[in-house]
Amino acid sequence: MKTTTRSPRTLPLRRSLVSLLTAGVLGLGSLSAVAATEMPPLPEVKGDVVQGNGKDYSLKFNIGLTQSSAQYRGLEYFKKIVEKRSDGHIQVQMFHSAQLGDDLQSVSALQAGTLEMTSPSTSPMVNMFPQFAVFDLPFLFPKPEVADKVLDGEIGQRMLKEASTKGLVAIGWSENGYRQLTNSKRPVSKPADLEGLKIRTMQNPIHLDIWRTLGANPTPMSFAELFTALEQHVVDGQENPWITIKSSKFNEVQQYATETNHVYTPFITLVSERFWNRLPADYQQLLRDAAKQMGDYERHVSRSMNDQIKQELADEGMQITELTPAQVKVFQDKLEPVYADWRDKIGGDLIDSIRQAASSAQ
Ligand code: KDG
Repeated sequence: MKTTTRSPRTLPLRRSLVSLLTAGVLGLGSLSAVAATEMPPLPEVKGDVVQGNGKDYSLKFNIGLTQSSAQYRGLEYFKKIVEKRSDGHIQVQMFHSAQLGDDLQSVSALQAGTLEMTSPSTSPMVNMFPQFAVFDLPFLFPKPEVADKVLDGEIGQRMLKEASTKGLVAIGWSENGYRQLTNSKRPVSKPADLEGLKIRTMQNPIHLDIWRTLGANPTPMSFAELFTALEQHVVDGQENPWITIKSSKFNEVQQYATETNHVYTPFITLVSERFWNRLPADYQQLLRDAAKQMGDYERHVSRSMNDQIKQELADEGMQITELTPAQVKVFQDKLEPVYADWRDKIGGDLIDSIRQAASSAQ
């Protein structure tokens, strides 16, 4: 086990004072921008202008993560592609930090036709689409390329078709990423260290099973409520990718982190069916193309920044525990029963086909 850290606790305070001073100059809106890490530049728009039917369309796209997230960066590229290739006939309004609602509220708004697009995690949606639960199985994807192979392959494309129902049209995948545990109590390097820790999870039965099986005390909660719950010690810990821990400033209320990589979470790109049916076919194809390019670029942003962000969190005082392969195996073995519990509900064939994809990609 290796621990990465630097003198704790003063840094976040001094940094936020500097940010506040700077924000005074730049204006409140750019507060998160001051702290943001250099994002890869937005790629050029590929593809010709699409004819359309001469009508104008306004598209509101709401996400749950902040302006400093890879998800928002992906959305900026989506806007650039759609507005350029529709010659301005489709205008994209971007909303972040659950401004128009959290994942489940956004999905309901799509079904009601009051919102046009969103990209929730698949985890909170397993009640609506049980097949998504396969993505919540621990240590399913040994590396991101395996996730790409599955999501961009037959399984992922079939799931998009299956999820194009109930007032929704599913048009693409992007990356939330590999999840890491953080907490405010103590370093964690083995399941026994989790005893008595209240861990917030997404609203998802497998994630509850995972942390219960490891010996923690899990509680489901919307992402929109998480920072306050950590700050007020309603919960002791949570788990999210490094880039989300940084962009949502969890490191300001969490001292300890463990690099568990215990689950890979995808985002699914959804359109309101009511809005979709109003679009001419070539604009529908434009949204599909843009969603694919957004997903590929967002994966690149998320992966190219992962290690850099982890290092910045350590530099800013977070005590990060990196597990040895033997220590990871202890967590994996302890979680094998979760596979047994969920095999029939999710479907053994789906799990086996993904595990095959994983082993053939080794
Ligand atoms: O809108 C943000 C969500 O997609 C959220 O699910 C992110 O990983 C997440 C979490 O922990 O809730």
